[in-house]
Amino acid sequence: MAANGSYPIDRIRGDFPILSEEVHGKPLVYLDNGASAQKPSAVIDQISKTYETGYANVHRGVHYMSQIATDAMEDARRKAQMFLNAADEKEIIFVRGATEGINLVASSWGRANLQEGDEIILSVLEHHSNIVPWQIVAEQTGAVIKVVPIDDAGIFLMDEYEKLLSEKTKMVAVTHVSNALGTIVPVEDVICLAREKDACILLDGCQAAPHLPVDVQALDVDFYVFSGHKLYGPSGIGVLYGKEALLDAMPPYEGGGEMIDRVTFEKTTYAELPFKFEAGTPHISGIIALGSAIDYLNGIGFDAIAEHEHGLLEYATERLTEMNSIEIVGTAPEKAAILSFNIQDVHPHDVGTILDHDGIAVRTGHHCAQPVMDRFDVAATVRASFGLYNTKSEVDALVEGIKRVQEMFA
Ligand code: 7TS
Repeated sequence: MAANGSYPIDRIRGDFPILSEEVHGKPLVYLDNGASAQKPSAVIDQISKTYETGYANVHRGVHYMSQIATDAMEDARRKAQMFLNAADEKEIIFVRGATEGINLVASSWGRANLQEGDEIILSVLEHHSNIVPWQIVAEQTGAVIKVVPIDDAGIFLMDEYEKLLSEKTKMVAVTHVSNALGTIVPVEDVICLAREKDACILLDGCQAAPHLPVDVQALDVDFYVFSGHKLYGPSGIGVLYGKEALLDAMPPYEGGGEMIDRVTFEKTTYAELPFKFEAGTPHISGIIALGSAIDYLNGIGFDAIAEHEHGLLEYATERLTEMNSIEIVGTAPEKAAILSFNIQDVHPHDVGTILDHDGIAVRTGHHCAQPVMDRFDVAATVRASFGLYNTKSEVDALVEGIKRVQEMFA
């Protein structure tokens, strides 16, 4: 149980059917939420309900079913708008996930705004999804990438960031929370300093949106992305938030149906926001069910979720710190829901395989954050990542599993 005794953990666990599954004859202990979270019945049922009672293609038909599906999709857009506290629903672009959101900005904003010698600032903490799209656009435009280092605890070095900022900085694209270490980046300060140089700011909110309240207006951030599947929603759907004026000025990312105003072979004009960036038939059922995931999170409340997960992270950190021969990778004081570690002389993949035999799902590898691994001079880590349904007894199961690994390799 959480430190917060009133947290309705039993009811919450009951909302997730998969949590009563067994793996290798043991109860599933799902600690891979950073990769993808499990889905509550509210989300699963909404997917069936859409196909059973309210499905057709959207924004095209005058017929009843098309209207129902379109209304449900646009309702989900308003939910996403409220979730991020965006000023207008036009600023919510549905994308396949954070990866597509970042590629959209790098490609569309980047090609329109970057020139030779312009600088893009990233940090060592970035997931590959927030590195490679910028490398591609840097190659196309002649822009240069600068990287903010981290210290031995995994803390984003604000002083070094300040030194990198200059009149040449056109984009600062950093993660809100590190997927490999859990470090929460002080994004308010990052944004404040970038503003002084008139640089644009993109935050990768993949690992933040499921754990912390996000307010894009209070942050005054230009672009914010997250993936639905890490937010207890479906895979294949995510959100790109962008300030209206910026999105308006950006050229389309993909061309096709839905995103046009009028097409002739001589000239095509584009649809208004948000449709300009939503070419083709969208992931209709996924968008609607993402709305249900947002409702579900709001029903529990971020204060309660954050307190519960913080309690788990503290407890797990304490328990692993007490153990012999465990190195925790990433010890920043401000962390969210992620505990990366290594067991001395045991390969992380062996740890993951043995834990799996106990029904414990953790991630092992470089977590698509190889620069972080390089910084700590490790090839990989074991990563336990917590969600709103995890419990202290699951942390205990992890600790017992680690002890078994140590016994086997002793
Ligand atoms: N950014 C961050 C910070 C992430 O953690 C991830 C996925 C992505 C971007 C890409 O998200 P996608 O939904 O578009 O794939 N992170 C992980 C992870 O940590 N383990 O598996 C996927």
